[in-house]
Amino acid sequence: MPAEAATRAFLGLGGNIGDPAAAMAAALRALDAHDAVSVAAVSSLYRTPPWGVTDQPDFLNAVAAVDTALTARHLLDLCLDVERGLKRIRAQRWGPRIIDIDILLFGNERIEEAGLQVPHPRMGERAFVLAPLAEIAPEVVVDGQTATQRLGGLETGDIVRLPGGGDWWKEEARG
Ligand code: A4P
Ligand code: MG
Repeated sequence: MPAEAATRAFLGLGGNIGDPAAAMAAALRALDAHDAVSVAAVSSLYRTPPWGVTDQPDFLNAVAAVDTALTARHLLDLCLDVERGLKRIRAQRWGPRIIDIDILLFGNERIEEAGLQVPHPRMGERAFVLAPLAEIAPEVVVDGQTATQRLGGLETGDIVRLPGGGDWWKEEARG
């Protein structure tokens, strides 16, 4: 993929049922396998308390930087396809697995369409997004502040960065 045709996008990944790390790893490998998408950086995995509906298991969350020649809409469609594929396969074989992939940022684009809002609404208030984002892109701007600055204003005491770094999604790292 020619670099000049690519847009740097940030994806938020999360799950809290089944084996979310395996589902997120499979999702990232599927995205990276696409001709027009290249995974450039992946954060560590973070164990995070549930936000919103709190009566549910802890989540695993991560953020990935991808370079893509796709439009934001096509990247979203691809992410939704990947989600559906993982859910369908896992529902048949191993029981329910849940994964969510959100487009957090897509270059500097601001998009307000039916079914696609970028930057992702509420990402600036969510430590489970900002902690992994700040790890791989501390200077990226979210609502007028860097990810690091935004994260500094939030309660992060319950968020645990898991050891092992950013290679957890690669086949060889999982044995
Ligand atoms: N959509 C619009 N904009 C976007 C975008 N930028 N990226 C639409 C992705 N999708 C976007 O539905 C997602 C729909 O939103 C898509 O069909 C797309 O057209 P969904 O993922 O089924 O909805 P959801 O995820 O249940 O709702 P929502 O409001 O997106 O929830 P969030 O914000 O994803 O929150 N706590 C922790 N600790 N960690 C988590 O990851 N996640 C959630 C879900 C709640 N609490 C959490 C976590
Ligand atoms: Mg979502």
